[in-house]
Amino acid sequence: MTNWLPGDCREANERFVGTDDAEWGIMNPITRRAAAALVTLTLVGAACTSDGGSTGDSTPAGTDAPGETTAPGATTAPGDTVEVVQADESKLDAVQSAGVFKCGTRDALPGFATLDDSGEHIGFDSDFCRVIAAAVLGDATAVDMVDLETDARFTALQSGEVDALVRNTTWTASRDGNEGATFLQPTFYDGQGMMVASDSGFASITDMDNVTICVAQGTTTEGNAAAEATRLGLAWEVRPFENVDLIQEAFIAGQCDGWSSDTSQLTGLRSVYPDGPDALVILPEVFSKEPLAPAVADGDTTWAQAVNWAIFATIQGEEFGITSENIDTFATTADPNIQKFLGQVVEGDAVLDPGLGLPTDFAYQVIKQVGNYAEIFDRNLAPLGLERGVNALWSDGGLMYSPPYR
Ligand SMILES: N[C@@H](CCC(=O)N[C@@H](CS)C(=O)NCC(=O)O)C(=O)O
Repeated sequence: MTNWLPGDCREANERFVGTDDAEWGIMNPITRRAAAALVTLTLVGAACTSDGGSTGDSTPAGTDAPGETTAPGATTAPGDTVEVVQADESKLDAVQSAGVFKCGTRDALPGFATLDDSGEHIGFDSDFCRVIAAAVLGDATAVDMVDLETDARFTALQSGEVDALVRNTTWTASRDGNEGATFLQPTFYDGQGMMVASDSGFASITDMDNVTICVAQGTTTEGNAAAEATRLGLAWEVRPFENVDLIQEAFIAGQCDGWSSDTSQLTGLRSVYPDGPDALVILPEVFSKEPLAPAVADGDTTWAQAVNWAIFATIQGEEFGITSENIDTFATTADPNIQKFLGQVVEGDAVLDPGLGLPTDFAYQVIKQVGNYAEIFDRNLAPLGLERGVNALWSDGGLMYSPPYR
């Protein structure tokens, strides 16, 4: 047995599981049942607003967040406070029983989520869908990629059509509060920018007055553009379109002076522009904060924690220098922190089970099958010319930081 001396800095709730497995000490998933709990939820119009704010639309009957049930006989309207019962089965159990993870994503976001020639989803968001499947199911391919239009994201999450959303979605207070969504560790810290034709003569957004700015509807982009125009005292007509294809069509037809979105999106879209990337230029200003984060439906802490730790595994893996290529060389590591992280036997007879309901080798599966954060970034975003910037590890001066796995 492991002997811990008084004064060891081991958390009191750390739990180790004895195993006979010599090396990786892999344990079966622990099924965790969330206790039935009464939760009070204020329902505000959950429709597709730019920032999750109220549109005056009411939540359709029967569209409570998964795992939540409106008190019998209740009818809800925006602003009503209703009592909901959290179901005793977590989405974690449901996904593990189904053997497949339904990931809300997209097929038209270069760098983040597109289809390759064989119809496979590729991209940064697509890979984070696989990260979650690898952690929860031990199989990165056990994902059902569900393509969602921008303004269908939150309703798909609320209705249970998807188990989680990994779709270049900005975490904001209004979305946290109004959309029945719980946002998790951001995978990419972004900011909104402006793209214009190279021959437009605009060198800064401050040059742009009495112009039309085209944006995707149901995004944070819409509200940010209006706010920026007000802040700068400029007259911008902000024109929303249902999807990027329609924005591009309008831009090519000369109906848009500017095309505004998250800078990463603009970089990806510029790279596949029909007239070539040089026909477009991204102006220097970044005028919002867009932390792009996975989200799950409110009311299921067990599932939220499982998804969050799947994401953290990619960041911690990079910090440890563990890649999909070299991970098996760590089978003989003497570093107890890495042994715990990879679900190995620590000090001869135990593996760490932090009680997250994930297999104890989940981090191993994530990195082996999909890669660490740097590998996922380099595979999908570096080719577009995006640099790590604030998305570097904290130890390199960036914002990517995983809580310790112990
Ligand atoms: N991060 C922003 C914007 C995300 C977003 O959906 N951007 C548009 C801008 S190009 C988009 O992805 N549209 C793609 C589509 O679904 O066609 C948000 O969460 O609202």
